[in-house]
Amino acid sequence: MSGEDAAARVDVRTVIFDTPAQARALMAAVGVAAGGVEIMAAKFTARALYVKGLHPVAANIVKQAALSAGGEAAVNRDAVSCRVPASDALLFGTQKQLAAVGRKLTGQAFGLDDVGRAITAAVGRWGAAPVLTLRGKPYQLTRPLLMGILNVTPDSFADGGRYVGVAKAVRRGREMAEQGATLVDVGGESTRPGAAAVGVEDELERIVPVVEQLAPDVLVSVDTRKAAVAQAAADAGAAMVNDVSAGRDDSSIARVCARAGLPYVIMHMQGKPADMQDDPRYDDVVGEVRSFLAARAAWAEAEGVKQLVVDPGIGFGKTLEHNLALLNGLPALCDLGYPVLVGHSRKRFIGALTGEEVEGRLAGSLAAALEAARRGARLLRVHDVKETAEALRVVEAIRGVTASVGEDGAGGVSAPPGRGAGPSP
Ligand code: HH2
Repeated sequence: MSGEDAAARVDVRTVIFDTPAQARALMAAVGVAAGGVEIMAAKFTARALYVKGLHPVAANIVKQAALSAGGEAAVNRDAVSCRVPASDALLFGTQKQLAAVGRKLTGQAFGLDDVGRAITAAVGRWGAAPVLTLRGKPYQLTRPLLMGILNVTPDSFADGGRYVGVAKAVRRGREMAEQGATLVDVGGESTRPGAAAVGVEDELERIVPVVEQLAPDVLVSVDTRKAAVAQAAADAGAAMVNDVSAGRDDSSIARVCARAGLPYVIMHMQGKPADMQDDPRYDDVVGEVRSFLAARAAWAEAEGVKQLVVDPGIGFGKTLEHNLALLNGLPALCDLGYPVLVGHSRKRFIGALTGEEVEGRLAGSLAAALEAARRGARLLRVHDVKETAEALRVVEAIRGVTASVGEDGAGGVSAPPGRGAGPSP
């Protein structure tokens, strides 16, 4: 069985934290005794693995394996005496130490074989940059690509009605590409809460002329739930298909992507746009979204899709708390092994935190973009391309990131020549 299969059966999640306080909070969730929390907080590393629901004997074996590899495993205080039916475990250690833990556990009983494989798969991906091939060109995603939003709709929540008319839309698409968008995401149907459905003919009429005109010089992604629209966009030169229904509205869309050799974005949504914000509920939003994406990815691959991108669907059947948990939990979605796309831009959760209406959500959107990028997002779907590119450029300069996006360096966010270097403080 592959690491991916094992990851689907057991629950091993990468977590990232900034401070020992966050490590302490996770150890409290595991049920570690207070004294143990203090001892183990000293072994804090920025990235760890959270393993859910181990048999207590397995938890004790995990603890031994971690300690013998030079790492640590925080387990429930009653795991040692087997007085709890199950214990979670928080594994600390370097990548090398945790890889050794994965190897030690593989082949062992009490469900540990699957856990060992899942640990090996997750740790093996830490620091790895997935590759996305767009129109034959591979993009090593060492930093996030920007996907500029171009809604050719009358009713989208942020830009509805602004780019109706082919010439206007094409001008805006080219502008976003110049500003640093590697892809321009053209959408002909709003999926905001309560939006009206759009028929195939209307959607084709809105999208196809724009894709045709942009595609010769800009990489275009098409935001649609319909196979016929995806097919027409592919014929018009689109480089990627972005489907917020993940193939549940029109399952033949995956075969369109497979035949055209296009990457396929699958997004999580609870409910339908008409009712998705009525009363969204989850027991474990990160776990449920991850399981959904794993299942839809397996389906799409069985349909012949060669490249997938996964997306937690910020704002699609989620409360503020769900959106924040998903953004915080992006490392666990990255464990799936596909590039992760985040579409946070100007959405309602930002308004809920800042009190701003749609037009005033730039600062909040930039903060979300930077944090999503830090937590592993590799495509950012944004309205404000110029500003997001500039914010990323500053963060990357501080961190000393010099790697380019495309193999030839194209499509990145390197400094624009001859601007911004004046004598300001
Ligand atoms: N969000 C929207 C539309 N498409 N696609 C992906 N993959 N991820 C998203 O989060 C996402 C998406 C909604 O935003 P927008 O296009 O700006 O508005 P509207 O749906 O009103 O057109």
